[in-house]
Amino acid sequence: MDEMPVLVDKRAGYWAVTLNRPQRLNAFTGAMHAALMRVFAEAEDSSCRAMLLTGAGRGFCAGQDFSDELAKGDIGDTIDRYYNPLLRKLRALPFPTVAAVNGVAAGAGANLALACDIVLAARSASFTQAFAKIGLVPDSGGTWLLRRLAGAARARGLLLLAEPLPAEKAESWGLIWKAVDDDKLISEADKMCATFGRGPTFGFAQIKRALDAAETNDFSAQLDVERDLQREAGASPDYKEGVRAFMEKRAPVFTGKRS
Ligand code: T3D
Repeated sequence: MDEMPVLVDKRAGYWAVTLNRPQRLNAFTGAMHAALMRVFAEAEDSSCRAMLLTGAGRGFCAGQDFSDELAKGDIGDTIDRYYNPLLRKLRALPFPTVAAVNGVAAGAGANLALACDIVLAARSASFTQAFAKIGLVPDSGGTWLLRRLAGAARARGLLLLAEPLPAEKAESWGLIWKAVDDDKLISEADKMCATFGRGPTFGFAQIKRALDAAETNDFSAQLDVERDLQREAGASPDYKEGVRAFMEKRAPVFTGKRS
């Protein structure tokens, strides 16, 4: 039995969240789903201003654990009750999320990583849309994410062939932000999250909302979305502080708050 399928370290400005079933490459069980969902919900309602998501041991996440009860029932029901709410919650978090992909990310594990705002991956890590190998359809946003991140030809290849995509190729194809040396992964992710944790959090959330809206808007409609979000960002104390700090030639001190 997993005592702590997810570990949370609440640091200054950001939370470091570790999937913690290393003996199964951090594959998803019902307990891990529940724990991760609790962490996301708690972070959303707290002063958390960025989140680092990584895996314990040599893997990031191997998708659904085939030996868990969740894999034995109606898969549509499992997706409805566990995967979809989790992915929706992750995408809607009002602060930057950074995946530090420390090893293999397969199936829903790959898409969990790719759904984060920034993906850093160890050079030895890989991303596998494993679903087609076992007769399944990519879930957890895989068809949506890959089509947009990789383009039509590469999405089809990745999803139908289900071959591992090494981190450096994932970077050169634009699926992830950066492949980094294995021994630098966590320090680089920590540094990025610490910077985000001192940043204008409300402004970051508005940028995320703008990009989400851009997925379906035409150019003209998106201009209006930008105006509305900008109006709110422009009324925030962080905007005032950003300008004041610029004029005074000093580093800004952001609160992250909306008002
Ligand atoms: O309910 C539903 O099913 C719906 C949801 C679906 C979402 C999905 O994610 S479907 C896709 C599920 N995931 C996969 O198909 C990936 C399965 N795993 C693998 O193909 C390989 O393990 C990897 C390519 C990820 C890594 O290979 P390798 O050689 O580095 O490691 P390994 O030896 O295969 O795995 C290490 C251990 O983890 C091993 O256990 P053992 O033999 O040491 O006792 C292996 O069985 C276990 N493990 C890895 N993945 C899973 C798993 N155990 C259960 N479920 C897994 N998904």
